[in-house]
Amino acid sequence: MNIGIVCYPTFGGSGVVATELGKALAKNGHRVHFITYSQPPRLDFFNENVFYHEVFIPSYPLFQHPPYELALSSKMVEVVKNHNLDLLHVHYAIPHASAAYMAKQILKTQGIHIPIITTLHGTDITLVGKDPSFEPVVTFSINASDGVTTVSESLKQDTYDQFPIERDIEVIPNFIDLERFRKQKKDHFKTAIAPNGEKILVHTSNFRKVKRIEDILQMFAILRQQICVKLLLIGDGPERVGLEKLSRELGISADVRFLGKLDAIEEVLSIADVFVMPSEKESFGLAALEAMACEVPVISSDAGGIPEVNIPGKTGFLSAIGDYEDMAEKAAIILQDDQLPIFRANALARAKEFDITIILPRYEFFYEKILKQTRVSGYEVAE
Ligand code: GMT
Repeated sequence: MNIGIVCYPTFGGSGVVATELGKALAKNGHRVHFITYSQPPRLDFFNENVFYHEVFIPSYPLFQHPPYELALSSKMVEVVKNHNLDLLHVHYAIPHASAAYMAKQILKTQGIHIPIITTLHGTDITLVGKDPSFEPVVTFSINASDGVTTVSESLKQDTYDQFPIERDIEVIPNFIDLERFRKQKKDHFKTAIAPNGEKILVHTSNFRKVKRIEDILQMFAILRQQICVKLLLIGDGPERVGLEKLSRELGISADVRFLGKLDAIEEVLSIADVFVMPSEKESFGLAALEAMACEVPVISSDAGGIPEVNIPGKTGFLSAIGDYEDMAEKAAIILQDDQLPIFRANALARAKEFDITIILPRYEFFYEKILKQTRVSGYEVAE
């Protein structure tokens, strides 16, 4: 198949899922065309089946807000036409699903019919999408897509609960490349971070409010009174300055390191003992799955789709959102010497259920199904 993938070129979340999916599809012989405003971080290699098309947004003094969505639709039209795409798969509804709808309508006037598949990832539904500034467009573009997937059962339910959606939604969970995400021997790094054998807690995110990283600091302050621990925070974002301040106020800054954005997350996960994800909303929790693949148990909130990944008492524990005292208590259980190896093994076993080789065929099957349906219906679905 000739597949167009539209996504944000981000270090985590939907951008990573879209990029890894495209790479796996290309490895399986499909020709994959990425359309986005800059090169996705994990697309830094040559593969004869991978193509990258940058969306150029011209500036003009009149534009206080350059119309990215229009430039994106135009680029989709160009790529679909010039590269004979079979379908467009857009990740994150805003503004990708509505931009794809516009491209589809333009192409229709030229006798070209392109099916649109939209994958909803999380905050496009649970946070940003339901804001009245976007809701009508998000609702319309979900209903007008030829196929829609969500990354968890929880996100599917949220979509039905929060939007007037009348169509089927397929759940295809996120996946992991176990060849990349595996525990590596990084003893020198471990010794540098934890010279006295301290246990290491890790968190990665884009440091937005919804991640509730302040709960990690509060939990760490409690845990630190019982166990020798270090905390590594990977990523960057709007909350970072405030969090650095909080760690100084809590008197824990000597044991907390803000590592900034890192590409080789698996190297840090390789020395971790517990991964912490106290999010207020989380449709799936890909970062937790990456940790589990590196044999790191997870202390998390019970938000959204996290319970579909992290199994309490086996791969880690779930706590109520904001209950950092409970998180500290549960982390102490995992960190016991006789418990940690059991949790580690369970985490890896669970991660294997999300192996990309298991999930990729589900996308391929879904693509085939939508292509067949749109052929049969004469493209009436999104008219
Ligand atoms: O919030 C993020 O980390 C980014 C966001 C996105 O859509 O880019 O992530 C969402 O998609 C990920 C990939 O499907 C999921 O693993 C995350 O759980 C989800 N984040 C939220 O729902 C807050």
